[in-house]
Amino acid sequence: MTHYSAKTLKLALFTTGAVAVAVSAALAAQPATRRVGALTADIARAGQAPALSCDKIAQQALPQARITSAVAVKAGPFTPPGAAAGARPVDLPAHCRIAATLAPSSDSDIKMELWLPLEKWNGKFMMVGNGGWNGALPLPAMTEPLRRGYAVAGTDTGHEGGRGTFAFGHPEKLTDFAQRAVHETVVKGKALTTAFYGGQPRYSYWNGCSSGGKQGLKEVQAYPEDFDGVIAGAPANNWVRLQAQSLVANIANLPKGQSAVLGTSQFAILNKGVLAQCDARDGLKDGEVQDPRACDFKASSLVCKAGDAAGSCLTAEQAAVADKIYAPVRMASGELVYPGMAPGSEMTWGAVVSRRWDTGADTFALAANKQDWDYNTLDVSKDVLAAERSVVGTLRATATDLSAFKARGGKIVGYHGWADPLIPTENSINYYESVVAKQGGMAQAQDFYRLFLVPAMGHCSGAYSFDWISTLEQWVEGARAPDVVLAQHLPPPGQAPAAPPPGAVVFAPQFGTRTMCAYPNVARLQGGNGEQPVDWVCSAGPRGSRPDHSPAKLGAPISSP
Ligand SMILES: [Ca+2]
Repeated sequence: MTHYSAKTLKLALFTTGAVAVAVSAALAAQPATRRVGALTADIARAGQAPALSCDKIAQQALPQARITSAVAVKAGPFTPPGAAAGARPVDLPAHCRIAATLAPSSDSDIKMELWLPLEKWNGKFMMVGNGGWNGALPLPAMTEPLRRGYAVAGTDTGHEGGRGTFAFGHPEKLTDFAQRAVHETVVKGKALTTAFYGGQPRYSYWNGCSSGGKQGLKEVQAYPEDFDGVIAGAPANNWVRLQAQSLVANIANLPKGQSAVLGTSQFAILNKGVLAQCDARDGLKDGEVQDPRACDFKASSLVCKAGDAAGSCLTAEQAAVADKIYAPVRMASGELVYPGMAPGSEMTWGAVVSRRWDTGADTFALAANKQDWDYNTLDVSKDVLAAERSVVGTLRATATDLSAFKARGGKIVGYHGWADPLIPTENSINYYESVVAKQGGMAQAQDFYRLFLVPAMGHCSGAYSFDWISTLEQWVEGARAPDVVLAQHLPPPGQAPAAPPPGAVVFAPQFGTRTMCAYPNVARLQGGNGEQPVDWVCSAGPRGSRPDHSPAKLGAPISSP
C-alpha cells in the first residue's frame, strides 16, 4: 500500500481552461538514464530562433510530398475552421503554419499541417490524433501543444469526411488511414522541424484519444522509432471487434424498422439504479462508481412492479435491451468479441445506440466489399473473424509485442474513462493484460506502460481534467514515473468551475483534486470528502476485467494478431 501525504504533493501549475497539475518529484523520483549527452546540446538549442524563415521552409524538397503553403502567423486569437458557433478563439503564439500534401502511393492524398513556434521553441515535436474515421485535420488539438512551445503536426489521414465509404475501391487510402498517413506525417514533420530550427527535436511525442489512441498504439507497434512517448486515450485499437460490439448494442436498441427501445429517460433510470446499488460501495457517495467491475448491476432489477411511480422503472423489454448492452459480446464458440458497457456509463449511451452506427456499418460493409451491406444481418460468430481477415483487419492495433519501443526507452501513458459510452473500458484492461503477459510480468510492463482508469469519465473527457502531456514529459524526460496522477475534479455541467488562483495550493473543497492510481492499483478513500489527494491511498486492485468480459485466460491476446 502506498500513501502520499499532503506534503509530498504540490500543485505545480495552472493553465488556461484545463487545470494542469503536476506532482512533485518526491513521489517517485526516477533517474534520467537516456540521452544525457545529447540532451545538453539540445537544451542549448531549444528556445533559439529558427534557422530558416517561414518563406524558405516552403522551398524544402520532400520526397513524395509538396508543401502547399507556409505562412508566418502573428500571435493572436485562432478559431479552428468548423468550430462550433460561439466557440471562444484560442490565443496562439507566433508560428510558421505549414500545409503539405503527401502522396506515398499513387492514390494517396494525405493532408498534413505543421505549426512551428517562431519564438521559444521547446525543442520538442508532438503529433496529435484524430477521431472515428478521421477525415479532417485535427487543428483544435494542435493549439495546446503549440501554446506549450511544441512543433506540432496533424493529418487528415488521407481522406475527407467522417465515413468509411471513402475506402471502397481505394485500398491505398485505407492503408493511409490505417497507419501510413500518421507515419508519413511524423517523418515529414520531423524533417521540416529539423530544417527549420537547424537541429533535430530532442523528444517526440504522440497525443491522441479514441481513434487517436489506436493511432498511437499502432505507431508503438509498427514504427517504434517514431516517438519517445505516447499518450493513448480510450483506444479504438481492437477496431473490428469494437465495431461489432457497437453494432450489437445498436441493433438491440434500434430493431430494424422500429423506434428506439431505450431513450434519454431510460438511460437516466438505469444510471440512477446503478448509483443506488453501487455508488456508496466505494466508501464515498459522490455520484461516481470508483470501480464498476465490483458493481453487479442488472437492469432486470428495475422492471416495474405494482406501486412503482411512473417514470421510475422499465418495461421487461427495455430491461432486456439494457442488459444486452451491458453484456459482453461472444461468438457461439465462446470466444470473446468485446466487453460490454460498464455500469455507470448509461447517461451517454445514446451516442451509439440511438442512431444508426455508421462507423461500424461502414467497417463491415468494407469487409464484405458491399456498399449496401445490411448491418442488421451481422453474425458475430462468422462476420468478425472474416472481417479481421479482410482489408479492415489492418485497422487493428492489437499486437502485444512492444519490446522494440520499450528497448529504446519509449513510454506509454494510457487512460480510459469508466463511463465511456463509445468504447467499453474493459477493452483497455484486456489489451494491457495481453501486453503484461507478453512482457512476462506486471513490473516489466509498468517499466514503460501505465494505464489509468478514470471514474465517471466519458469518451476521452468529462468528470476530471488531466494534464497528460506533463505526465508523459516527466516520465520520458526522467523526472518521475506516474504511479499516480492528480486530476482536477470538474463540476457537473452547468455549474461554474471553481477557479483557483495561479500557484494556489488550496483546492476548492467541493470540486478538488483526485488521486488516480496506475492500474492495477485502485484509489481507496481513507478520509475526508475525497476532494484532496490526501483523502486517498493507492492499493492493489483486482487484475483483469470482470470474468465474463475477459478473454478466457488473463493475458490472452484480445484478438487474432
Ligand atoms: Ca462513489
